[in-house]
Amino acid sequence: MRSQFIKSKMSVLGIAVTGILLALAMPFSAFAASNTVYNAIPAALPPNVQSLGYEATSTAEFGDYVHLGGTSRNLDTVTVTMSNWALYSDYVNDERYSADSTSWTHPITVNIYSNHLNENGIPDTLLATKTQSITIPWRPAANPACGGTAWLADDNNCYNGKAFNAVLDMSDLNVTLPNDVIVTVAYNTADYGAEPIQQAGPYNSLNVGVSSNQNVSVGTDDSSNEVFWDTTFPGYSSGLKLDSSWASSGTVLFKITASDSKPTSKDQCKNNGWKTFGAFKNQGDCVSFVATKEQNLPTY
Ligand SMILES: [Ca+2]
Repeated sequence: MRSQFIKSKMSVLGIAVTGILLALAMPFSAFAASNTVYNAIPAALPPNVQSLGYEATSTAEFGDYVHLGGTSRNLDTVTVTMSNWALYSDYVNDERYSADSTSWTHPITVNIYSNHLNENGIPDTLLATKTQSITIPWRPAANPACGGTAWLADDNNCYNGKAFNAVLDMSDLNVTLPNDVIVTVAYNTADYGAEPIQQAGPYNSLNVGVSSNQNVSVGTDDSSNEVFWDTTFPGYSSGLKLDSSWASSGTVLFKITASDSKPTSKDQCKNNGWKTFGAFKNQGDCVSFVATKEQNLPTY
């Protein structure tokens, strides 16, 4: 039953996307650069993605348990591919949104937990959290060619939602990630979330993308059949818990970037310490980086 509910809900809310993503070659781990350590988002943003609507599915929080790739672990950004179904024409008389016919904004929260679960199966170690105001493009108006409420995209297909990437800068948190993390997305809708808004709005038409073809180009999804979900939909009880039977939709579309750790003192370069940073060709290279306050970058 649960599985059927999800599948029917997904088919109602989502538009399947097709296409094969090519595995991206990891860039060389240049010391000062941010590296992708997990990537389940489409390489090129499609017109829309299959998605889960928070208001429609009584959702407060939704995410995935994943294993990071590469070796960089200083958290920089989390990008979430989302789908917006809200039209500007429906909010042209709403003073909160009427001033901008291009986009609207909403606070989106990304949480990163360790993989430790309490006795109720709920992640209990929050490693990083960030709430950021995200700019969300309005969904284009319906096109008569689509014969209903959908818009017509450049690929000549009709979609009810529009995909966009929400990028959260989490670098200021100075968090070092473990290899295994549970990453979730949370936001308020009229009736759900940490603080329900108790008023209709475009956030009721805002969804988080899920895969329809399981392409994770960096790192791995622990299970393409499982997600972590806090929903009070009939049959569920609140709390962020493992949920199964998601089959091909059980990979949440997010990407994580991280940097290598940096030496902060010359002593950290000595006794072969320079080798642990993975970016220097020798001890002098490392010492120079510290002595110049990160102006002399690694030379290879
Ligand atoms: Ca999964």
